[in-house]
Amino acid sequence: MALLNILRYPDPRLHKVAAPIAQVDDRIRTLAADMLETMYDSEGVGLAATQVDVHERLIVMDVSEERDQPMVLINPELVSVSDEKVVGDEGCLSVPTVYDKVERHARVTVKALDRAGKPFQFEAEGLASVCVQHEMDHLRGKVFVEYLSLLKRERIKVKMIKRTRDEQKP
Ligand code: K1U
Ligand code: ZN
Repeated sequence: MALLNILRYPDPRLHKVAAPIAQVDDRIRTLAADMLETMYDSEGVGLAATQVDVHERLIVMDVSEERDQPMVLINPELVSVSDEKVVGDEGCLSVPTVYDKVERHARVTVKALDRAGKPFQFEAEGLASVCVQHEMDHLRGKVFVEYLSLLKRERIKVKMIKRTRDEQKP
């Protein structure tokens, strides 16, 4: 397994639209395993392939307290969403140290393929619901800061560019 590099906002590659996965094979299973390792190492609850510069429809998640319930979602699709919405604080491994409020559907039903290529469907609420919506946004090239005002977004861009530059200093 390997730790993957997570793209940092405002990298333009975060805005690429991911393509459906035609075949669930060992390449995809290895990518999923590497993404899970990268997500756990970064203490995130989710990660989309877009964030590791792979533009294919693959998400990993683990919203369990014990961090022992990994989920792999290949070609995820929203089947239904609740009319009820919730507003909560979100962060993103591609926008470290930035947290802000985003409105999401309270509950969603998602269908996807698992690592064996077998279809499954589940209902999510709470953190799982927010996380899957956040990750599916990544697959369509959308970063959560795009829900914020232009002013906030510009400030975040400046902060991220400065942070990346400072980290690269010897
Ligand atoms: O996509 C990512 O960058 C991962 C991101 C997903 C996310 C889940 C839920 C709300 C917002 C964003 C994170 O893992 S954010 C960091 C995190 O570890 C966390 C966020 C909310 C609750 C608990 C943990
Ligand atoms: Zn994110």
